Amino acid sequence: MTRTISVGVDLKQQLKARAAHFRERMAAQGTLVVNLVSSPGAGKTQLLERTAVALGEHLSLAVLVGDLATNRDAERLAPYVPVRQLTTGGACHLEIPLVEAGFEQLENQRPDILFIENVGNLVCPASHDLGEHMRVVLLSVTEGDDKPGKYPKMYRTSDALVISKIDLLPYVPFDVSFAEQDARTIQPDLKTLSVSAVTGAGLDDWCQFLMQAHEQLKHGNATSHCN
Ligand SMILES: Nc1nc2c(ncn2[C@@H]2O[C@H](COP(=O)(O)OP(=O)(O)O)[C@@H](O)[C@H]2O)c(=O)[nH]1
Ligand SMILES: [Mg+2]
Repeated sequence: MTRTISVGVDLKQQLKARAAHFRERMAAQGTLVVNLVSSPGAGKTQLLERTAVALGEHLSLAVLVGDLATNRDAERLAPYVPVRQLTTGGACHLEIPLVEAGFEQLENQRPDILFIENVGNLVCPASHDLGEHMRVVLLSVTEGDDKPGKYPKMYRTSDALVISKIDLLPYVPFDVSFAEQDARTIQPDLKTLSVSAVTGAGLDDWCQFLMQAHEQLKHGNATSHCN
């Protein structure tokens, strides 16, 4: 027998409201919140390591890093940037309560940029607003240039696409312009960048992009989040 119990509360709506409040609070204190999403292993943590070194000279940064289990990514990032690991205990995405709790534990409560490294997954994180100002999806060249069209919600809800591991382009069949076009068919306003966290190629443009987004936030023009 199935029984329906009405709790009289729209939990999804509550989470959305909390995310909106977090976004407003961060904007008011000048913190740009960037949600990094990708499949597992696309290079989110390594890009954050390089970003922390390159951008840390100009802006103060902090990272919340999500995984199903282990503190491994937080341990990798700790030498470069204040970081807290968010462990979901099996859930395939982060949600705003975990982000709020992690943020409270950071030593720097007013960074210029707060990065959230989401759990590696191109499906579930697309549906969860973490209070970010900008969602950035990484696509590594080893994953294939046909992926944007196969994961449309993730691309539709993202503001920028970073094609990662471009040092491997000579070894894999990956057409950068095809991938960019495929992604723009879904999200015409998507900003696209290419990086290698090994050689540092494209890192300057990535850092410029982040600094510009931070400037825009300070002047009240936060990039819209199209979740
Ligand atoms: N060749 C190459 N390997 C990379 C690059 N970025 C990350 N990797 C490697 O890809 C693997 C996954 O990277 P990681 O940062 O852990 O990915 P995440 O799961 O998205 O955080 C690691 O072995 C990295 O060393 C890159 O730009 N070029
Ligand atoms: Mg990682």
